[in-house]
Amino acid sequence: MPQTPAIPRGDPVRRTRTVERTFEAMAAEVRAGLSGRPLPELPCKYFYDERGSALFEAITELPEYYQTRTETALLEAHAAAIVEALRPVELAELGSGAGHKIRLFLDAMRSRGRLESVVLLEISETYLRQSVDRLQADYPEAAVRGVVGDFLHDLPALGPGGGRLLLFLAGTIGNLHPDELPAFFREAAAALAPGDGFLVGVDLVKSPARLHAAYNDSAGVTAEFNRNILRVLNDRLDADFDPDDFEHRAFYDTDRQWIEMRLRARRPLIARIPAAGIELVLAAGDEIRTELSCKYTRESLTARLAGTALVVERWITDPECLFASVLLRRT
Ligand code: AVJ
Repeated sequence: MPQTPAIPRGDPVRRTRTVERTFEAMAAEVRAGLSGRPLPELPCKYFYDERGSALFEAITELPEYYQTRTETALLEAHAAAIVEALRPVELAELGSGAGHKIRLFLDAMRSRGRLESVVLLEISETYLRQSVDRLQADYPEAAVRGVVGDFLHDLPALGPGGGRLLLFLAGTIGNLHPDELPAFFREAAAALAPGDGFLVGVDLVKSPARLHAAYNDSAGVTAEFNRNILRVLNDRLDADFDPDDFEHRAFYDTDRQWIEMRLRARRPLIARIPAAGIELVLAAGDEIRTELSCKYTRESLTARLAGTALVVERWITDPECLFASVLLRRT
């Protein structure tokens, strides 16, 4: 059979304003975060350089870290039914789309003959380009495009919805502060047309011991992942952190229902980040907050949906109620 010649097309990847100025933007964010009171903090998106992404991959395979395998099983069981119910023609994902999970949806859409387009929103351009190229090769019938951006600011860059199913998997929504959820959900609703779906992976409130173990694994992978954020600052902002000066700490705050990750200085130290104009002075025991991972119940999540034009259509969970795949629908 003759090969169809490749149709030349423009660059399928687009940058948003927020990332066109990454270096300055990063320096400003780091400066603002580290001067935070009472606790200096760093934006958790900076965990994910190549090494950080590999460490996160390793975390997903740890015996203590139930989230990834639980969500995968939920989606393997329910993706086809979700596609059946919504009949989307476009799949959009917040995150790189590199994984097995997006393909469960693409395959279900394809087998219904309704896969027209795919759009990925992802912070790392390198990662995004790989994902776009791979998905385009494997789903040639679809128009695959990417947007380099972050999910807090750049949802409008997805363009208008309509026949869209938007995915936000892996419990990443837990990295937003609960107070940011209503505005985030409103932005997501604006990227959807009435009837469109928004599938969100949510880690659920559960026994503190189970949560503690998931973020304090016995192999020490999470500790390395946590310290990696300092290496990223060293690489990108020319900072002079010695990651070994810091101890990993992760604990569950039962009142606020979130896991907090911190790095604690083992000794008094001064870290310099010339690109951000920072000299960070720490005493032994001082801490930097590096991540929030918020846990929800059906009630606490639903409360954040009030006034957002999104309603819970299906709440899909495992028998132990560890994790939920929440299908929201735009009213
Ligand atoms: C990617 C946000 C889902 O909070 O569990 C894993 C990242 N941090 N171990 C999470 C993470 C520490 C993860 N999410």
